Amino acid sequence: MTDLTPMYLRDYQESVYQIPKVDLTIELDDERTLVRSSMTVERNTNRVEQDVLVLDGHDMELVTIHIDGVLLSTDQYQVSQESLIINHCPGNFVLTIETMINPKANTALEGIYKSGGAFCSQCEAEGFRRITYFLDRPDVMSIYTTTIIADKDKYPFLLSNGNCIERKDLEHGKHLVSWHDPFHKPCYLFALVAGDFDLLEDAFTTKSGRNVDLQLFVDKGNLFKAHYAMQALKDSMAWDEQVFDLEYDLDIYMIVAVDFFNMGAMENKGLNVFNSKYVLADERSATDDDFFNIQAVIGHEYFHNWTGNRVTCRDWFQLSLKEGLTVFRDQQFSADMHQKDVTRINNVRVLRAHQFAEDAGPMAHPIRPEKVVEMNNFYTLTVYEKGSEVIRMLHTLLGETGFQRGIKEYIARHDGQAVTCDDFINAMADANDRDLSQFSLWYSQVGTPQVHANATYDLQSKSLSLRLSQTPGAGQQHPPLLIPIGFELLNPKTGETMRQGVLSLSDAAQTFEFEELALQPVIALLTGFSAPVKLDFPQSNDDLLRIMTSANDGFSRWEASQSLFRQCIANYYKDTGYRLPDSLQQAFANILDADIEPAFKALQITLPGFAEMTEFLQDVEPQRLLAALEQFEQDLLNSQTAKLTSIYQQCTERLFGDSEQASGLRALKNACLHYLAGDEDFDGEVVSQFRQARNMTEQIAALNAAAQYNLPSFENINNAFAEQWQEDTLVMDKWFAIQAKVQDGNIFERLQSLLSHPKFSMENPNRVRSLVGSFANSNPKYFHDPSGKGYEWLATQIAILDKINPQVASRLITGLIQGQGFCQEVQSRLRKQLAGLQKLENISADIGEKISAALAK
Ligand code: B3K
Ligand code: ZN
Repeated sequence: MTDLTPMYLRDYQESVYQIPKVDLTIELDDERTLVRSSMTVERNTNRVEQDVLVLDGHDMELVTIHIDGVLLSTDQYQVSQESLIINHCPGNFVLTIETMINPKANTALEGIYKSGGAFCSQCEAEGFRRITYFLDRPDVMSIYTTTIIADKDKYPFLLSNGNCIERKDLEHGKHLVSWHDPFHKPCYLFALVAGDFDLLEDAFTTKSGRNVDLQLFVDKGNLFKAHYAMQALKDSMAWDEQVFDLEYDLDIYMIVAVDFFNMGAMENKGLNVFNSKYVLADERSATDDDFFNIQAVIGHEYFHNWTGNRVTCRDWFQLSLKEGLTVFRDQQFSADMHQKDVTRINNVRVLRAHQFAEDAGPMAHPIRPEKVVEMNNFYTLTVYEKGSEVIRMLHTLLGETGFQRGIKEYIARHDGQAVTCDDFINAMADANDRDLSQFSLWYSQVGTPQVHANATYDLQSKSLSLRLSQTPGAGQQHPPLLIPIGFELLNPKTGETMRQGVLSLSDAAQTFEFEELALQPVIALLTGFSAPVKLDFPQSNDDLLRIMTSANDGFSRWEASQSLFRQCIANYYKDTGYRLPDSLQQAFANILDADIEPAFKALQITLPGFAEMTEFLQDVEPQRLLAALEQFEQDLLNSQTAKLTSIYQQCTERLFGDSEQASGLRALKNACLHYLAGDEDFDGEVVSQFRQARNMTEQIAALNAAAQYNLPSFENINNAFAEQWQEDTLVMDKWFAIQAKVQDGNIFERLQSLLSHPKFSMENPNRVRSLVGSFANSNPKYFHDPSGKGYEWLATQIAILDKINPQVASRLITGLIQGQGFCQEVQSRLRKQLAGLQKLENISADIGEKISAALAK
């Protein structure tokens, strides 16, 4: 039976032992890598009674243990699956442990493993224990010196954290390189890379005038795709100096791109390891979204150097301390580098479509979880994205200056320490002389709160009274939260802004009065999406139209159009005979005609998707919702074919270069294409867009549209695409993702044959996410096939994958566990698959934890 015993935040205890210094010598070999770790161990002076040292360790062979140079005999320690227990330890000693590991057999991609020909490592959260026995917890911080030995021809580059202090050749064609990291760090930030790469070099001068060497390592032949990432790194460094007054601290910053990686990237001190997807890009092979994401992830990992590395987490329950804050920082960075409104709207779309569902599902947890079975299951949208929203609210409440004052205080107090979310809040509070105790409830509440609003205007007194109330989400109970509610009052006739600001809702219900308003204003509420809540504020179409055209706040303008669409889709859903009302046709036409930024217009005409609508409705019947979405889209197309076509053509004519402007035009063009391809007559245009495309944004959009509507040209251009890009790993990931989305009754045969495609491998997480993930997340029609075949197919793949890479398997299970928005039939079909998985032998704790949570509900 899988051990599903949880750890609780309330049980946290300081470590009895610390390891201030570690010297590692790692002799790399595919199957027999020898790791010698020599640690200075110190017992806490107030814990003299405690002479047993328990080290974490997983999946390795213990060779020898020495204490102060004396070999231990086997009766002096015990080794189990997960630990090494040494009895009768002295207070201070040098502990030397030799272990043997097998990187080649490591398909979980945690610890040291092989990606293609290179060795690389991933230690967060608990991967270091797969390298050597250690106190694998973030509040044990050490100074590392790392010596790597490997074959010189095969592995000319041997990298680790910090500065290089020695290099020399050894006999038998081997060489040795040593690194020393002068900063204390937890072992989760340790990294090692060995391989043969192409290297892009650059430099950055910090504001205090120090030179930092920048090195970007990529697979041979990919150097031409590394320039954008390098620029993004320099932009991140400059931005963090300008906005947060934070400067880089080592003399070298290295990034290595690898193809086998469980997530996006990892902020190891001085040596980031990246999924190649977030490094490599050139215009022909990468989309505008890829470029955006590369810059955001490069920024994110760089920003961790201060928020994560210099100040780190005391324990993993505090993960949002570094992740929520760093996501907020990367979102601000992206907003400054691109269009603010567009960036913000995209943040909100992710949150509402996916985090809200997580917060209502069986694995719902506060941004600071209180109970964890498998830590890797808690790198979630809640910890990251909702965590970032919590930081954003703080930013809203304190203002930019107050927020920066708080950050300065936080870093001054805690540099070099492993701390808690409370430490962060206290620093923010003290620096601003504010009581943030009510605010800090956001760290422990679960579920998406609802805010209800009700406004009455009194003509006599010319006053508006706005009543706001809050209710906890997901059937939870907690005292009222402090919720900042942005607002804008608009003149209904002229659209001018009469008032704007932020209200602090702190009671269960509160009334806010506005005096001296000559007219009854139109109210835009929750401007900028000022809090991660669901707003219940019914507004007339006229009000929404007013907001849509006149609000200062871009989020509100977009949200007004989304509200209109959501309402209309709900009507289609409830009544299959419902048809597009004239008012909506007109609203849609107005958006198309409006003189606004193309990127913004693209967002405004993009309809709420299946996931967003599932959040908005109850007991959803998937096929019925899909039919409603399809019919609505079709009716919009029929009503505005001419306008959509003409915008599509204008965009094409105005498109040139790779500027921000051009990317907006491409977004708009492809948003139009999405509608237009719904008419088979457009097939010819789709083919010409595909053939004439000079960049991936246009090419993939054409292929995607053809797959989406299964157009006559699909098979043809699909094959052409695969042929053109067969040698490009990242583009082939895109191709696999499209195969899983084809709207064709033969999808299951197609999926099955793709599993044995020569380029498919269950061991490569990007490939798996492209095929299996894309089917489960982006092909709702067949995933939710009434036969249950879609669920069964996913469950089958998860069972296979769980044996290879539990972390990736566990990410893919979301579609099976988050059924709460759907009708009973769907839920019981999902449960059937989960029950089947649960019965399998030796499932991982990763999927075990999620399955039992889902079945317990
Ligand atoms: N800190 C890493 C995530 C590690 C995930 C481990 N399962 C990347 C990031 O958030 O920057
Ligand atoms: Zn992060």
